[in-house]
Amino acid sequence: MSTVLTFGTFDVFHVGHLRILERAAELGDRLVVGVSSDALNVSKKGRAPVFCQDERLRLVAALRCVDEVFLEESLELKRHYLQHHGAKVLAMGDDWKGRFDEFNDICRVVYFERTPAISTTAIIEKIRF
Ligand code: C2G
Repeated sequence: MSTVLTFGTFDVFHVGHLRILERAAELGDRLVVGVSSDALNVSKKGRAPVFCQDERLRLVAALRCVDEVFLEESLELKRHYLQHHGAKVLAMGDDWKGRFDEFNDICRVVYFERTPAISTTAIIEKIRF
């Protein structure tokens, strides 16, 4: 059983989120997703997410391509999360390209191209105006 791990906030879930999860799942037998906590999101992006962490965890967990979810509480705990889940692969969008190469010693690190022209921020702007 090879486990793939990915991380993200997945706020205002959209097709760009779905596509990266589907592509990540294809790299192994099992996909585990670390969903950023509300507090981590505030520290990363300077604002609270639209949907709270319990709702985002439930939405991601309900997807067919996702086997397990957990709360990502700190960016500094990546190595611990990878080891704890026995991940063979870490998959991330290429907005994080190069940022996680240090984990190549314990797993394969893969960066996928982001889906163009869609983002949580753009959706919020579109609804607001
Ligand atoms: N994504 C994508 N295409 C988009 C938007 C997002 O492929 N149009 C990908 C991102 O590259 C990321 C994942 O979807 O891999 C989740 O995106 P976010 O929710 O924005 O995640 P982020 O807040 O960047 O959290 O520890 C790492 C972080 O927790 C990642």
